[in-house]
Order: sequence, then C-alpha cells, then structure tokens
Amino acid sequence: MDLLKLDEVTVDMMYGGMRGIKGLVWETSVLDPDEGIRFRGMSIPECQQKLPKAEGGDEPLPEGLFWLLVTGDIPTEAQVNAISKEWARRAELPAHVVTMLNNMPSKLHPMSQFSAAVTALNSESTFAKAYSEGVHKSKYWEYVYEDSMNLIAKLPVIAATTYIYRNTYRDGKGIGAIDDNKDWSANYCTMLGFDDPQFSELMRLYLTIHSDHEGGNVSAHTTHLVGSALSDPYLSFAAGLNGLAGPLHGLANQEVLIWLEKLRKQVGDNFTEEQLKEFIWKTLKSGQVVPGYGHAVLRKTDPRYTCQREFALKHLPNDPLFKLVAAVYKVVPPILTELGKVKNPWPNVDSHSGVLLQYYGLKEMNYYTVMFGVSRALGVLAQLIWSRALGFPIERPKSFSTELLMKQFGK
Ligand code: CMX
Repeated sequence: MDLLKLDEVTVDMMYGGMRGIKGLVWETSVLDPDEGIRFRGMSIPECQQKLPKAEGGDEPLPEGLFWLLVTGDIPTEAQVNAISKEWARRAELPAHVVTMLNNMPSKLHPMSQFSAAVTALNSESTFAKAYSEGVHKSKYWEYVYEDSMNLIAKLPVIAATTYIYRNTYRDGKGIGAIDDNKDWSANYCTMLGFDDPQFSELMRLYLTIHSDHEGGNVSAHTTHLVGSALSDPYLSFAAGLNGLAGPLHGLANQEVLIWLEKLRKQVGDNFTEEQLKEFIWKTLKSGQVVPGYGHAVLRKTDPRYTCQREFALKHLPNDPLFKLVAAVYKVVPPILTELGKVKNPWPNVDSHSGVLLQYYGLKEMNYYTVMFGVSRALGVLAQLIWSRALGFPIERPKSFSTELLMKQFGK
C-alpha cells in the first residue's frame, strides 16, 4: 500500500507541545482555526437552528447533539425525547458511589470529587466485565456504547443532587429527583436547586457547546489515549476529567471569574478603558496569563464565546458583570497582540461562561469546571464508541531524548 504522507515533524514541534502535528483521527468534530468548531460538519449556529429544542425553547438539546456526534445524522424530536427518557432511566448511582461522595471532605475541589466518583463507577462497567469474560473484539464498541450511555446518564446526578454541588455548598440539603418527563439539562438544573426555565435554556446551550473540540485538546486526547489501552469508559473519562481540571484547560472558566472579581473590586462599575488596560498589564507583568484568552488552534474569537455573548445580549444586557466582560473583550486583544508572542489574542469559551452562571445565581466558581466536564462527556464518549468500533490500536507515539536529538542534528 502507498504511504499517504500528511505531515512532517520538526524538532521545534516536539519541544513545542506537539502543536500542529497531525497525528490523531477524531470523527465527531473538526476545529477550523478561523471558523471554529464543527460537530459532524455542523457549526454552532447550524446546531442552534437544526437540532431539536425543548418545548418553547430556543437552544438545542444536548441529547440531539450526542445523537449527531454518534450517528452523524440530525435526530428527530421523537429520537431526542427517547434519549432523554433513556438517560433518566439509567441515572441511579450504585450505593458505594453515594457513600463515597457523602464521605468526601467538602474542602476537596469539586473536580477531584467528580473524577474520583467517575473512577469508582467503573464497578458497573459492562465493557470491563465482557472483556474479562473474553468477548470478541468486534463487539467491544457495543459495551463501550452501553457504558457511555450509563455514564452520561449518571453524570448530572453525581455532579448535582445530594452529592458534589449540594454536599460542598448546601450542606447536602435539598435533594432533587430525576423526572422521566424532563430532559437531561432540566433534570440537572432541578437537582442543582434551580427552577428558572431560562437557566435550563442556558444549560442546554452550555452543555451542547462544551461537548467536543476535536481530538488534540487535553481532556479529549487523554480520554482517547487511556481508552486505547482498553481501560473502560469510566476510567478513560475520569482521566480526561483530571486533564480538564488544569488551569490552562477547563479550569480557566474558574480562573476567569476570580480574575474578573479582582478587576471589578479594583475598578468598580464605572471604569475607564485606561483602568482596564492598567489591570491587564499588571496581570501580564506579574508573569500570569489573561485567563479566557488565547488558544492552541483557534485564531479568531471562539464561536462558543460568541453564542454565549449573544445569549447575554438577549437575556442580561444590563448586567454589570456582562458589561465588564464586554469591555474587556475590546481591550485585551490589542494588548496581547502588542506582546508579540501570543498567537491568538481573542477570547475562548471560558471567557464568557462564568458571567452567565453568576447572573442566574450559580455563584460557586470552583464548581464551573464540573459543568464543563458533564458536557465534555458527550464528545469524548461518542468518539470512544467509534474508536473501538474502528478497532484503533493502543496509542504509542515515539519519543526521543535531547541527547539523541543532539546526536542526530548536532547543535
Ligand atoms: N495571556 C498571556 N499570555 C498568553 C496568553 C494569554 N491569554 N495566551 C498565550 N500566551 C503566551 C503563552 O503563555 C506563551 O508564552 P511563553 O512563550 O512565554 O511561554 C506565548 O503566549 C505563546 O503561546 P501560544 O502559542 O499563543 O499559546 P499556546 O498554544 O501555547 O497555549 C493556551 C494556548 C490556551 C494554553 C494559552 O493561550 C493560555 O494560557 N490562555 C489562558 C488560559 C486559558 O484561557 N485556557 C483555556 C483554553 C480553552 C480551554 O481549553 O478550555
């Protein structure tokens, strides 16, 4: 067979975080540097237009996005409703995970609680059981599908109900129950203790847009890599969550809010552009990044930022924190450009999500990355099903030592 050559690898790329190396197959989404993400070829505005919505709602149901990611087809309303019901039916947690969550110290970061609980759920893995019983490899994907459906169904329960959110922030009080007649996002909101229908709409948008961002980002790549060792979907996704918990990746949405609060404390609500610039330069001069700006692949404003901005313009145009976010959007890109080294001075998804959650009363910013994680499951598990269906082998790229590179290329 002819070798179909796609890329050349330079030493620079090896030391530069493998940026730009084309080395992964990812079926569910592709990221264009200028245009942003497309899920199975569909942009975010197209998903907002074409995927089924909740009754009376404007935003797509994440159930429909999952269907699209797994099958490549746009589902009907009936198909999406069937997924909502299926996830409600599968939502119950095993007793040992409940006990474990109830015994977690409330000081433990919510992301650590989340990933530990997902790891412990692997007691329920149908894939691990089938593998130990010698199932044929052509059948792997069927069990990965089964585990993925169960895991996605249980994630909001782990993240919300009695457990992480309410244990950490509400003394474990106010347990909401799963309602078979509600969609996945609405159930999640109820379990968090929110009953504003507009907040459910926000969550439908939030859980759709954070789901997938092609294969090379830390959470997606980690899930994929660990899955390639035939670790079950629970273990694979928990590994991905640990990557999402890093401040340069998913934790940035928490970092943005902390940064914005400091900024607001310093400049108040009647700020000038000069005051914003001064604060941004102070951040940069103290050796920190401006959280929520920049991206390894994107070279324009993230469409996930844009659609959240549009949501804010529609529902909370006069909110002071939104006004601050909008003002920062004008001031940060020219400053990052002036630095001369930042490849993308534009905002990413994490720059906008916190302000919306704050507006609806979900104030606990340490929790924000958990919501990102609930959504990310849709993308990385849809891909995991395909990775096993396509029989992808264990991942094992070649590494070099600096000594070996020096020998090969000299100084
Ligand atoms: N503020 C200040 N400096 C920044 C910057 C920012 N927002 N973004 C990039 N830079 C700096 C880098 O730190 C790097 O500096 P050094 O050469 O001194 O190390 C230089 O610019 C070049 O980096 P880059 O090639 O433009 O960006 P990378 O691909 O290396 O990194 C990212 C991408 C996202 C980690 C980086 O832009 C960043 O740290 N942003 C802030 C954190 C953030 O918002 N992360 C969330 C990303 C989205 C997500 O995964 O959820």
